[in-house]
Amino acid sequence: MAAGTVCLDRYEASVWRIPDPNTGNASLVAKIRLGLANPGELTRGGATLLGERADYAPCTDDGRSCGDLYAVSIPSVSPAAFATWFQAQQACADAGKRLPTSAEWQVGANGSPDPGPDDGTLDCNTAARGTAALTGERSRCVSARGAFDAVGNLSEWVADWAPLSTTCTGWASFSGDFMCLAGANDSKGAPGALLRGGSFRDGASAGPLAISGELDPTRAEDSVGFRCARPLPEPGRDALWGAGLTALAILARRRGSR
Ligand SMILES: [Ca+2]
Ligand SMILES: [Ca+2]
Repeated sequence: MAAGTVCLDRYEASVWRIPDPNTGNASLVAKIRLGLANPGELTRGGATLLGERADYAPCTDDGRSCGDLYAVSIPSVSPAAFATWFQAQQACADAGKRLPTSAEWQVGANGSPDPGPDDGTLDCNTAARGTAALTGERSRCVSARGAFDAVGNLSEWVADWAPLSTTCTGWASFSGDFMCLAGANDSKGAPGALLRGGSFRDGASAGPLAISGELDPTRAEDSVGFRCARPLPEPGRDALWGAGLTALAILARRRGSR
């Protein structure tokens, strides 16, 4: 979905391991990069859904050997948890995308319920269930621009780093969302990678303003995921996307004629 100058993923990322991404599944990877792959095609390509546990190896915590991992934005699948910031960055990059900046994430999340009650089925997943819901399952948890689960479900890595934080001062009277960017820890030898939105554990302190620098980018947590973004084509650049679709059709035809 469009959010200013970027296209922000509508759903929290699911991460798929794609066998033979440069050969037999090259056309599937091309579809992923165009945002057109669906679950049936992923399954037919032999893709495996990851991220319900820390199962990204051989992709390392610092993001090496991750070439077969692809972040995909689709509804009704398990969003990828347990990814370090580096693994999340690689899964976005392999899909032709990147992590959004905190400011880009903010534009996409704006207008989401904050968080309101959690009825366990339709509202933002912030308290009632205690585990991640499927992507987009909480149908009321949608932002003004159409992003699902920005508030709650999995807390989301964004691109920015800050000094590793230790203290949550909050937003005072401006918002009840958490704001944990104080008390820099300079003894740990790591920065803090920013998290946005809060998770299924955060109750009322989840929300579109929730922000934390308490986790270093090497951490893998059950309540932390991400979504990806890519630049929108500049005005008049639609022709490039047309060329991409044409290339995809040629690839598919070639594959079919083998
Ligand atoms: Ca989320
Ligand atoms: Ca809140």
